[in-house]
Amino acid sequence: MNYKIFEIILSILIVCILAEERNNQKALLVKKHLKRLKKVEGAIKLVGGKGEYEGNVEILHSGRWGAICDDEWDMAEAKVICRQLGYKNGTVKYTGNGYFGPAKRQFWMDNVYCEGSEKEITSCRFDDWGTNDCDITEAAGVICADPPQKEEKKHHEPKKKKSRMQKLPDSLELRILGGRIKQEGRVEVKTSGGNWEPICGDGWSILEALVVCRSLNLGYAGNAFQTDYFGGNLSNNSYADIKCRGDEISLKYCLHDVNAVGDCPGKDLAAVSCTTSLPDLVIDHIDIMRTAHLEDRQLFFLQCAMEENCLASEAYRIQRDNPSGWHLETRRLLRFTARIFNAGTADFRPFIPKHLWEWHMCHMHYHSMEIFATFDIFNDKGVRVAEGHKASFCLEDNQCLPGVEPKYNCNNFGDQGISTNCSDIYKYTVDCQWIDISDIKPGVYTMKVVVNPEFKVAEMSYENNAAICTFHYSETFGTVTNCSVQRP
Ligand SMILES: *[C@@H]1O[C@H](CO)[C@@H](O)[C@H](O)[C@H]1NC(C)=O
Ligand SMILES: *[C@@H]1O[C@H](CO)[C@@H](O)[C@H](O)[C@H]1NC(C)=O
Ligand SMILES: *[C@@H]1O[C@H](CO)[C@@H](O)[C@H](O)[C@H]1NC(C)=O
Ligand SMILES: *[C@@H]1O[C@H](CO)[C@@H](O)[C@H](O)[C@H]1NC(C)=O
Ligand SMILES: *[C@@H]1O[C@H](CO)[C@@H](O)[C@H](O)[C@H]1NC(C)=O
Ligand SMILES: [Ca+2]
Repeated sequence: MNYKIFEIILSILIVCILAEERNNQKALLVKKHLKRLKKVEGAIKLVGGKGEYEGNVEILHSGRWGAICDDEWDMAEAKVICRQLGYKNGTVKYTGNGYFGPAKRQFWMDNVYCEGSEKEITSCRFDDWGTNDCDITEAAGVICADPPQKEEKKHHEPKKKKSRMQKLPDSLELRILGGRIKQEGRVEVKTSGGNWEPICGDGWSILEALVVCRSLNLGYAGNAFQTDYFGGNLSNNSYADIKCRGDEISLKYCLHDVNAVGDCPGKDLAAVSCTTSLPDLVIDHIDIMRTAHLEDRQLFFLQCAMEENCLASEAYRIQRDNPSGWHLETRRLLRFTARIFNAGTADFRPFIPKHLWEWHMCHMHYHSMEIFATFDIFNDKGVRVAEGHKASFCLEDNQCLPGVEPKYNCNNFGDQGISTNCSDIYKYTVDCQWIDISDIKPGVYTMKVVVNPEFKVAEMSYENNAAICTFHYSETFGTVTNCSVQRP
């Protein structure tokens, strides 16, 4: 045998072995990292009950335990909690109003809303970590199993009254007052008794504030507050839990909870500040259709994406169950470009202040919004089948209309945002710019892409924040058609 050839083969072998060793090490690191995250972030426990099967729910975030508030807490959330704790089936009850005692810790979660099929409570929709309007009597809890036989059963149903939504009266009159300028203040309505009454702050959001500002001809809602800063005294006639879509021309087209009238546990009042200039993000649905395509990719090349939770949970199961060969398995990705244009009159700025931005090692940039966009696939029954991907990005001006100077740039801890008349573009080539559809069968689905999904940043309109499309998926081919721009 030619000695030269032997030498070449040997050196290739050595390079391969070294590469494999590095990969194994990298894989091990990723695995350790994920395991640590799993054990810490998002862990839950029940406290204050008679046994470990019941109690107020506490959740671990950023290394600290916190309580969950009972606003919008019901059976769906309780089921998710019990499932997460490993209770297969049996009794599940939800409790509110600090049934197992007042909250002992700060509230980490409020307005939690689950579909019921989520594997973890953190997969449900909730206000940002720590954002809440709750007092310590509002601790949410669950009962995940019947108490052991010997114990006497004396659990009551949750005390909180069931909500009953009803339209507000047609004759409703509206004013804002108590502010420093006429564009801000607490919101008051004239009740049937002829008195002006403030509104309870519980459940008050930017959507309701939008309607208030619009109907008073004060433009758009720059902020929705739950506060006593603007004075006013709640009474037992005060409306609570008002719910608007955001595009109503008057508050009288909104709903309110009849059973919550006069019941304001938060003690804060609904207030607004109105403004005439706001951003308005618009999702480019044409670009989604034009660029959507399938790609099969080995997990080996998706390790950064895995660290940023950009794959379905099945990918993590594969990694866990097949430590030696997981990186050779492939995932099928539906990739597409998301182009987001600011058609408003003010810059779109991140919700989280700069010093709290999170550095993302893998992608080497800061994320300034916890959830800036969501990508989902639903089946014909409206059930989400491809795990909702929650994307957080750096926000910047990638492309502007002629005559507009780009201002925001993610590099070097630069200011983030999207200027008026500029677009932030996440090309389909960007890591994580996809939906992991490996676990769905060929068929016809609905694809939904939403920006600013939680209405965390005020916009002129939310009617253009979602692209809703048809996704045709065959064994080997995927097309996205029929996209329309809608409200999320
Ligand atoms: C729990 O689930 C198992 C299997 O799904 C079923 O056989 C059993 O009847 C269930 N038990 C209760 C109490 O629902
Ligand atoms: C609220 O109640 C306090 C104390 O009773 C009173 O001084 C104040 O004037 C009231 N404010 C309004 C706006 O009614
Ligand atoms: C409303 O509150 C007043 C005093 O705060 C009380 O006298 C009255 O009975 C209450 N009305 C109802 C219907 O609870
Ligand atoms: C944005 O573009 C629109 C339409 O081209 C134009 O009317 C408006 O003045 C522009 N605004 C800014 C701030 O450039
Ligand atoms: C197109 O989308 C609309 C709603 O956005 C839907 O009702 C309709 O069925 C879709 N058409 C096709 C051919 O998928
Ligand atoms: Ca918008």
